[in-house]
Amino acid sequence: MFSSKERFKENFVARLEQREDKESLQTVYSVLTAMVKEWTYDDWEQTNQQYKEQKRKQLYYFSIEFLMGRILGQNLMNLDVHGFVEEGLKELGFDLHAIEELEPEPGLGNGGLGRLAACFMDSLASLQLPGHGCGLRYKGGLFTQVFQDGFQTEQPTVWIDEKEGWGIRREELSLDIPFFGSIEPGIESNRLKPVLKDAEWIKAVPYDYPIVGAAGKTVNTLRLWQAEVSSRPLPKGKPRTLYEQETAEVTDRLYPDASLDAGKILRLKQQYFLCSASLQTIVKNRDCPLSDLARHVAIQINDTHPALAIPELMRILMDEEGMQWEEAWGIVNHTISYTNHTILEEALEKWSSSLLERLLPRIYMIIQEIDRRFKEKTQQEPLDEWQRKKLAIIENGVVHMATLAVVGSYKVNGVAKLHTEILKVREMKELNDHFPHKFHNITNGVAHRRWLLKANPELSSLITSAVGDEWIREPIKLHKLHRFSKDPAFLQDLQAVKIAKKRQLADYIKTHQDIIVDPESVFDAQIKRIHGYKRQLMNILHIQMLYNRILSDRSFRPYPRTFIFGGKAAPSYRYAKEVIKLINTVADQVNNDPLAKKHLHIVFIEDYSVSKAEKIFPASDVSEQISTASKEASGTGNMKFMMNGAITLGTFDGANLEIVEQVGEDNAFIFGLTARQVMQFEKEQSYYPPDIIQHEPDLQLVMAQLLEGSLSDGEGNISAIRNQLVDCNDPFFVLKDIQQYGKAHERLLSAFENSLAWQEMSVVNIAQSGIFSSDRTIQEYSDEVWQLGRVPSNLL
Ligand code: NBG
Repeated sequence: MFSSKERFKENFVARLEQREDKESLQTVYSVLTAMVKEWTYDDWEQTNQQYKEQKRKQLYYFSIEFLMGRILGQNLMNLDVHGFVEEGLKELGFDLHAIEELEPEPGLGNGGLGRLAACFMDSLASLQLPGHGCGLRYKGGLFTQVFQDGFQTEQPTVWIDEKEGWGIRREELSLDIPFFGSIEPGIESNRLKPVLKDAEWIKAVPYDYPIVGAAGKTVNTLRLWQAEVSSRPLPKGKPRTLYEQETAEVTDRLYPDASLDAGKILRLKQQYFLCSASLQTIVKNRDCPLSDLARHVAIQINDTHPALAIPELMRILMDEEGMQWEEAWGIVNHTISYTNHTILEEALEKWSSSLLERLLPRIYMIIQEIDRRFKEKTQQEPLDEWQRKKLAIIENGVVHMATLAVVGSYKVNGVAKLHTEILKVREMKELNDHFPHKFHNITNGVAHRRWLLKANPELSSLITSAVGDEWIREPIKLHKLHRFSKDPAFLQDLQAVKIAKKRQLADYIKTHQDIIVDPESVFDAQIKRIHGYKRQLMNILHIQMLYNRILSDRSFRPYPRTFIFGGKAAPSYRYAKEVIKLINTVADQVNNDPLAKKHLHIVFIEDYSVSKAEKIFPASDVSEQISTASKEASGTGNMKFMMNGAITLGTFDGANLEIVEQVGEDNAFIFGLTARQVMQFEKEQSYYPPDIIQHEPDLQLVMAQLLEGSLSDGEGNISAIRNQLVDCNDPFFVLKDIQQYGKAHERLLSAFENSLAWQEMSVVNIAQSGIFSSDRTIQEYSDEVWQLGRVPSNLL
């Protein structure tokens, strides 16, 4: 590693000299990546060595998604060399920023859940805790979103670049994972051992990625498994080409379409592949007697996708290691813990028993036995039929993965206070009654090193110049900024930083989307997956109402605003795709209307990703967090906005509540139904949207435009939206909340006009954001669930 800019330059130039195409930025990228890899690998080896020698408890975080974002810049940052590498390169005539942009972005995740896993990896290493990720090495990440006539189209992405990639193939650790076949009784060393016959085997090859902790020497491992053809014989009658094709599919892409059986099988294959390969390796490489496993290993399952870890660990302990059920169950039940990330019915995984049984016959037997024993346990409890149903793992030919996950884990957490409460009193009430000490809350957090330090160096320097740099290691120290909340000079500097970030984003928008936006206007952003409950629809309908009013009311000339959208719709989610088209249709009209464009601009950033998010959070004034109360488990974008000084415009949902708890209602704009009210309406089924529309002429107009006028696009492109709003009685309460939403916008706009007061709110938000660092979250997991010990870097 280098301690100075000069040494770095020397070494860099010497390496560049050996390359052929010295002038190209791609070569520079390649040389720099190779150097960073080398620096990292020494520390990586030492960290592993240290963990081994000290026999520390290790955490494995199982997740089907890891949305890491670009790695080069983050590693330079965490190695504490970003500053002099940037300067050194500049002196040599290269722009580090442009070099970083060349890195193919690994989009191995969908949204919040996958990005959370990435933030956790960063915090574990930065807190010097022995925690590693286990996931899949999809060939393609999430699709690339391309707009055609305003419609989302999806193009496959390939992120893997074998030459420059950060991963190391660990061929020697490969193993074969079986699927299908049938179970027959067998005997081994005088004990019964179920034998799997005629299985189809898939080879799992691990690729290890270094996770570099901040300013320390801790380098943990993210292990991603890749599916390859096994050398074992194929079951009779299976055509080789079909086998090869099916094997390639296993780690081809994230979340294959599961509407047909083939897709379901593929998802289950992925889940088992991840769990089995990781667990077999963990058990094999443990440095303790098997009976002590729970004291040496913690396994966190990120949502239910890796819930098969529970029966798989049972299988390994019993079938491979000869343990009895009770002892094995005791170990599983003290090793595995589960995080729930959603209460949305459609997102709670359920698999058909017959599919599971066919694909994983032994695993299914074990799930049946877990279910049978659990039913036996609850038999004495005075429960009605409905309550018994809610406790069933297998019910009516369906396996409920969340129930399996709760029963098999020693701790279950929700991801924000409200979400955990809803789990306990409603969604998982029966399970919580049965296991009263299992459920607890750990509110999400975000890696402030990526989302503030890296994404917003200008703001970071301003903070450091005011309160010193302690906040980088201890984000809670951002509190110290309160001293500056009334300091006009600081507030002006803060405003200058925001304007600079807005200019950068405006340039990006001009270059990439050919839209000119005014950096002096309010930047109001809603960036996240497109979903009914997140209510992008309410946002765009409200904009249309503003537009209508600008056209009809000559006295209505509001302060200029730029509405920014970003996010992808699942390819098979028709409603969400219609919302995208609708936003683009309104954008076209408004952006091209000579009168309206003085007041409103709408930009839909195409192909939203981590690196685009890094440009948007720092440049936003307003953070739209407008989900239907009770539906958003936590949200983490809300925290990233807050850290960058944006003010929340939101509902009392998910972690918004805790944000407001931190900043006070005066420093956020909250509106709309509460979770309690929403749940009451749902229970009574007493919400009837026409009652509302009837009394609101502006809403009537916008609904007419939407359903049969200018917005319906003449091509019948809003049928799913129509179905929700009209036929299904607006399940996400868009029309119920939209007027209050409009009022909150008005309050916000008048606040913005007093720029010092606005900056003051902004300071309070930044100062109170430390608690939402994932360092705090990870420390809580470690204290309450994993019990990890820190391995200080001076030992490394
Ligand atoms: C998402 C929730 C978010 C939450 C993230 C991370 C899933 C299944 N859930 O509200 O919708 O912030 O998880 O916990 O992706």
